[in-house]
Amino acid sequence: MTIRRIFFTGMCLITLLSLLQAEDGYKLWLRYSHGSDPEKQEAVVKLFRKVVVAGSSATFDAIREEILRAGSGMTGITPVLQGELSGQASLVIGTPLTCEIFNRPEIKRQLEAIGPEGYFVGHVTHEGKKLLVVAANAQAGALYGTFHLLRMLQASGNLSGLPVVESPKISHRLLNHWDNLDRTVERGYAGFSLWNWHKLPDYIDPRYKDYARANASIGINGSVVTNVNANSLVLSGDYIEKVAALADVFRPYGIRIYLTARFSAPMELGGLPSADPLDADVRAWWSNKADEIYKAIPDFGGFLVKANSEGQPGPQNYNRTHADGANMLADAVSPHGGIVIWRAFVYSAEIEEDRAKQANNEFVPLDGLFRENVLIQVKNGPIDFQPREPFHPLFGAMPETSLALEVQITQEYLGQATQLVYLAPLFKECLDSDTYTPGSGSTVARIIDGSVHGRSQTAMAGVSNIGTDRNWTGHLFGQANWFAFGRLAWNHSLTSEEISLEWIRLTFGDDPFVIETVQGMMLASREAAVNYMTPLGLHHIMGRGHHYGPGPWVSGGRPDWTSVYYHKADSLGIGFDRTATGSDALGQYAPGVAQKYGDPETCPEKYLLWFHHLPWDYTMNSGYSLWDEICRRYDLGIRTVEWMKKSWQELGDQVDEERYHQVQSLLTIQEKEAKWWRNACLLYFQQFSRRPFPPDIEQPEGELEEYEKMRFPYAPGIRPSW
Ligand code: BDP
Repeated sequence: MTIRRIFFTGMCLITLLSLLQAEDGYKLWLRYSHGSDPEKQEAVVKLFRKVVVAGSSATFDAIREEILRAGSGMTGITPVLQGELSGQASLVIGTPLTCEIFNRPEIKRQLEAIGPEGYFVGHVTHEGKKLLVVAANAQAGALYGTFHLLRMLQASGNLSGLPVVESPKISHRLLNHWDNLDRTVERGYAGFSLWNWHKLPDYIDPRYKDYARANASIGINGSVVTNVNANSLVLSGDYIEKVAALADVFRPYGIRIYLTARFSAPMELGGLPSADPLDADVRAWWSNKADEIYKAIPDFGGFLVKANSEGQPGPQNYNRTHADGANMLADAVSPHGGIVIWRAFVYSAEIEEDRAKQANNEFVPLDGLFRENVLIQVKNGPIDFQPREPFHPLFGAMPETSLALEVQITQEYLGQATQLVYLAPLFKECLDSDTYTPGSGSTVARIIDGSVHGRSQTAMAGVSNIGTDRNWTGHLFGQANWFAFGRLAWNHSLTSEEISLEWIRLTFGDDPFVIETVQGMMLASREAAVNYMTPLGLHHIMGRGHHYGPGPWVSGGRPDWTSVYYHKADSLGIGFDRTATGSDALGQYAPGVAQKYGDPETCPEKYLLWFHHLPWDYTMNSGYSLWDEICRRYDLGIRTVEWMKKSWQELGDQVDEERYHQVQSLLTIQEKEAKWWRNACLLYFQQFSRRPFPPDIEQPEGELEEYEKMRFPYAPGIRPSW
C-alpha cells in the first residue's frame, strides 16, 4: 500500500469513526450539526464570522467555549472571538457593565424587569450596521441568552423568532439525583451515578462539565447530587471537599450544588445523643456544619430533606413537627443565603388513613409556620409518580408557605428505560390543573411560580434520569424528558408540542417527515402508557418493590405498598372511593374541584377509578360498560405502541443507524411489555368482573398464574438472588 493510500484509508476511517461517534447520543441536544439548507447555512456562517463576548469571568469563558464549539460544528469554520466591540462584529454578547452599547436606553429598557438570569436577544443598529446582540443584566443571563440563540439556530436555522426577551418564571430549577455514595442510583435506569467519589476531588471527569453545559442550556440552575434517602457521610469533611470540586465545575454554568441532609447526621457524624431539632447542641452542630460547607462552597444552595417517611429519621422521632425540623436547618443556612427544601412526601403504614390524604393532614396545620427560606416540595400527585394522578391537594392548601413542585423524570413507574414515554404532557397536566384556591385560574403553575400568593421563593424539581450510560438517559427518548423538565421549569407556559418540536429538531434535524413522525409518536406515548398500564384512574398496580411490570395481585405485607389497597377490585366493581362515602380525600380539594370530581358523571374519566368505586356494568361516556371500557383501553394502549413501532420503522433511512437501532429494539421490548401489562391485568381483573373480553379486541394470552409467578431478580435496584 502506498503512503498516500494509507493516509487516505486512515482519514476515511477517522471520518467514519467520528461519524459513528457523533450519533451515539452523547451530545444530547447540543449536537451543533451542519444545516442542510444552503441559504440558512450562509446566514449562520455570517453570524459566527466575528463574535464579541464582552466580559471576563469563568462564565464568560464558558460562553466563549460554547460559541467556538457551536460555531465550528454548525459552520465548519472556527469563529473569530473578540473581547471588545469592533466594526466587523456580527454578534455581541455581554452586559451593560461589560460592553458600552448595552447601556443604550433601548436595550436598558428591555433589561429592566428581567433580573440576573433574563436576557434580550435581538438586533440593534450600530454604526449604521445591523448587529445581533445577546444582552443581559448579569453573566448568568448572558449564558442563558447564548444558549437560547444557539437553540434557535439549531432548531430552525434562522432568527425569525427574534427579538426575544425572557426570564425564568421559577427561581430554583433543580435536578434531584437519587444517587448513592456507592454510585448506585435509586430508581436509576441509565447506569451508575456520574459522581465518581473515589476519584474526586483530584480527577475531574470531563463529563461533569458536559453535564453542566446540558443543564445550563435548558435553564437548570441547581443540582442536588445525593439521594433523598440520605447518607450522612456526604456531610463529612472528605466528602465536602469532593462536593466542592463538583461545585467548581458547575459554577461557571450558573449551577449551584445542594445536598440531602440526613436528619440524624448530628448523631451519626457528630456523636450527639439525639437529633432533636430543639436541642441546643443539635442546632449548633447544624450551624457549624453549614459554616463548614459554605467555607468550601460559598454558593452552596442548601439542603433537601426527606424526613419521617419510608423509614427516614426526622423531627417526629422527638415529637417535634416538620416545621421544627425544617426551621432548624433553615436557621443554619440562612446566614449564608441558603434554602431548605423539605419534602411533603410523608406517609406512614401506622396511620389508618388513605395514603393520598396523609401529606395534607401533616402539613396543612403547619401553614405559615415555616421560615422564609424553606420550601415544601410536593410531588405532582398525592400518591407517587404514577402514570396518571390528579394534582396533589397540598398545592391548594398552603397559601402561607412556598411550595415547590417535584416531578419524576426517571421512569420508575413508566416503563423505566425500556419504554418511550414523553413526559411533558404529564408535567403539564399537573402544572395546568386549577386548584381553585383562592379562585379559578389558580393553577399549580401559578401557585409554584409564586404569582397566586405573592411568594418570592419558587422552585421546581425533577428526579433525574441521568447516569453513566453513554447517551446519559438509557433510552434516547429519555433525553427529551430531561429537556422538557428544564424547559418547563424555565417557562411553564410552553406546550408539550412546542417542546417536542424543539427537541426533535435539535436531536434529529429538520426533515419534515422525521419531525412529523417522531412528534406523533412522542405526543401519543404518555396516553398509550396510561392505557396499557393504569387506565381510567387505576394506580399503583405494578410489581412489588422494583415497580417493573404489572402486579395487580400484589397483596400482603404493608397495605399501602400493595396493589389491592389501590384498585379494590371485587365482585361488585373496581376503584378507590375517595368521596365522602369513602376516604373523603376529595374533601382536601377546593369545592370547585371536589364537586366536579365527586360525581362520577362529571369526574373526568381519566380520574374515574382514582376517586370512585364503580360497578363493572357502570355505563361510560362511550356507552360501553366499565368492564368493556377497561378492556378497550388496555387494547388501545397496545395498538398505539404497535403504531409507534411502525412509525419508527419508516425512519430507517432518515435516522443514523446507531440511534435508529437502539430505539427500534426498545420499541420491540415496549410492545412486549405493553402486552404483558394487558394480559396480566385483564386476566386478573376478570376474576372479579366475571365477564368475557369484548370479542373485537385482541384476546389476552396466557394464564394468570404464569404472570403471577414471574420474578425479576435482574430488575434495576433488586439484588440478584434466585
Ligand atoms: C418512591 C420511590 C422510592 C423513593 C421515594 C421518595 O419508590 O425509591 O425513595 O419515592 O420519593 O417513588 O422518597
